[in-house]
Amino acid sequence: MRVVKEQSDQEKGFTAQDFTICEATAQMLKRTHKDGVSTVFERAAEMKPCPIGSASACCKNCSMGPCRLNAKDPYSKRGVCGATIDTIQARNFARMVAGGASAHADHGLEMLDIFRDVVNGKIKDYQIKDPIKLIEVAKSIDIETEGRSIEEIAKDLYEELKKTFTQIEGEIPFVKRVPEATREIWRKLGIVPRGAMREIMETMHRTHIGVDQHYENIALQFSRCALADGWGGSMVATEISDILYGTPSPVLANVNMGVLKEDYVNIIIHGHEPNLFESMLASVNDSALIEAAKEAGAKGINIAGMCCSGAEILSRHGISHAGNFLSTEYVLATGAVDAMGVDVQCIMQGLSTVAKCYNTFLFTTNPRAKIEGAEYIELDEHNPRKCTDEIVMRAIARFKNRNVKVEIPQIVNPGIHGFSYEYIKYMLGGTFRASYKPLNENIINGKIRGLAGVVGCTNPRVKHDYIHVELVKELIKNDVLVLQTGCSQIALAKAGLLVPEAAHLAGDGLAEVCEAVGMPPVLGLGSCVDNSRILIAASEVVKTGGLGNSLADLPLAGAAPEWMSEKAISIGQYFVASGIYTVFGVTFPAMKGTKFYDLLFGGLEKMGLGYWGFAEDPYEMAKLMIAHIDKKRKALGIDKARERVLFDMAVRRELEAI
Ligand code: SF4
Ligand code: MSK
Repeated sequence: MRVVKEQSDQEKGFTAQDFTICEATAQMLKRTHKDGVSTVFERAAEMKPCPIGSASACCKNCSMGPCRLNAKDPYSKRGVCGATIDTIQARNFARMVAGGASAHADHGLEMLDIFRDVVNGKIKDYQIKDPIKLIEVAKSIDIETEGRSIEEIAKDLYEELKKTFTQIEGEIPFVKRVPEATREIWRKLGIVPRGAMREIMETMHRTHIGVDQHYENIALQFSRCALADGWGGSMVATEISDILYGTPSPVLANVNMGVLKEDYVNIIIHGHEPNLFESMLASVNDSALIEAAKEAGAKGINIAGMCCSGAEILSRHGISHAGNFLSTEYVLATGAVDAMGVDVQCIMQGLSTVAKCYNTFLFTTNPRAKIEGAEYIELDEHNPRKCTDEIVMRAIARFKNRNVKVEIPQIVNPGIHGFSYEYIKYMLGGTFRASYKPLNENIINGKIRGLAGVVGCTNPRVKHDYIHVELVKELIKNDVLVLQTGCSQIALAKAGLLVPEAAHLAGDGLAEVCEAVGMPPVLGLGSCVDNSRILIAASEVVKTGGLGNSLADLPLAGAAPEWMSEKAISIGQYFVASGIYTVFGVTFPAMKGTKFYDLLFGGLEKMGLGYWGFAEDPYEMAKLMIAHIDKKRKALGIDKARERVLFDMAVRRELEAI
């Protein structure tokens, strides 16, 4: 059954615009529909989600089940082993956290492996590009840097950061960056992560049948596991990537499918680890390969990113980005993509079918992620060009023999990306006085009402990009400065909000700060692992002073309005465990009216952590986040300044003069 209908045929089904506000994706959805090609929106419309599964009211942890509890009356039934709804939900949630944390930890460890081999000279294609960042990261975890060579510091850094993953007892190294008051809460609760491998292993053990059967105890462990992601695996991935490939600073770049060029060989890189893309950049700039492309009749080679590989390279090098997660199948329908290279995470298996239909090469490159029907060319970081040169040559061959009609949606959205934690410091304080002080001052005086991290995936169960865009517009309208990563950042870039001119959509206070600094009201920080940049920035705000002692004191809220992956749950939980109120949309894997739900949505806050929120509607979501920000402002005693800013222009002018 095909479900997308022509617009004139609305009553019989959905139009492409029902699925997405991304015009390019809608255009390509019409094409795949016409061509009879299966894609994600149509599969989602055909596959209704299981209501018991959505409520997390089923368990398949042993073969006495699977057990399905009653989603309408959750305490009316128990599993065969006697497990209650709270145990089942907590275990399911814990396993989602473990899955997400393992993805980020494995990514971080992979980066660390590469770093080690760069330092010991076994990898020659990558170098330490940012030695200043190396020194800063080393200092932040008490490694001696004075009078020592970069190589000596790097070796110590490797040994120390390895503990993030392998340590059995103690605290992971980046816990040193956590504000003292937050760290003390963690210690009191016994949730300071020891090492990611241990936390993930223990989470899996404790959620096995017949082990941990108290939802509160399980919640403490999955908090510890999630913290091993945010302050562990993800943070190592971000910091090592910056050291090796450069710390991002603002760069103007184009986003959307119009970045493809009909008369060029087009290559897309999609996934998460930046190594493949970094080596692809070397290959596409190789004069011999450019010459080969020209001999094949192309004007040159054009490379673009998608998803988080794309977000990393966009931030570091200003390389164009063709779209977020839900656009990855549709970009192939342009017929203009000569090769797509992928590594790990968020790569839909459906890509291989779509690639075949449009005669595009789809190459998997990582031994951890192969796809039936896709060709595998291994990326060995010790000799990465062997893989990336071959992908380019195969793409050139496909260009020469293109036999598919090319249809590229002519939409391109320029925007500024690459706001690292470090750059925000320089931007606000200037090169010689780099500091978060101006940010804190503007929060205290109320020009900036608060901060929001809006991040995460896109999900075909809701209208693609719509909730991201409407939520962020609503937040900035209310003077909330928005920090973004991942697919959410790309949604807002496509909506044209990552430019300083978008300040006119912001409230008066935020607009004024944006205009003074020349920054957009929405700051793009990079990929999913770069949510760690939000944690570091928030910690710096606490350390700078005037806004409380712990992360939980800050007028700050997080959101993943269109989340879909286990990684998103792990991210959400590490935000919450760090003290940050976090709102998710689409659906939530816990049922209202259960003790476990109450723990997530309130009980954790009473322990000194953050708490979860849920709303499907973007305006409702914004309301929840703003209410939380105002609650924190009140607790800090800075709500009065804000009232004056809002209601008394004369006083506001006075405040500005201070
Ligand atoms: Fe059912 Fe218990 Fe087995 Fe889960 S662990 S499937 S609730 S018997
Ligand atoms: S890619 S985890 S869909 S943000 Fe990082 Fe996007 Fe979510 Fe994947």
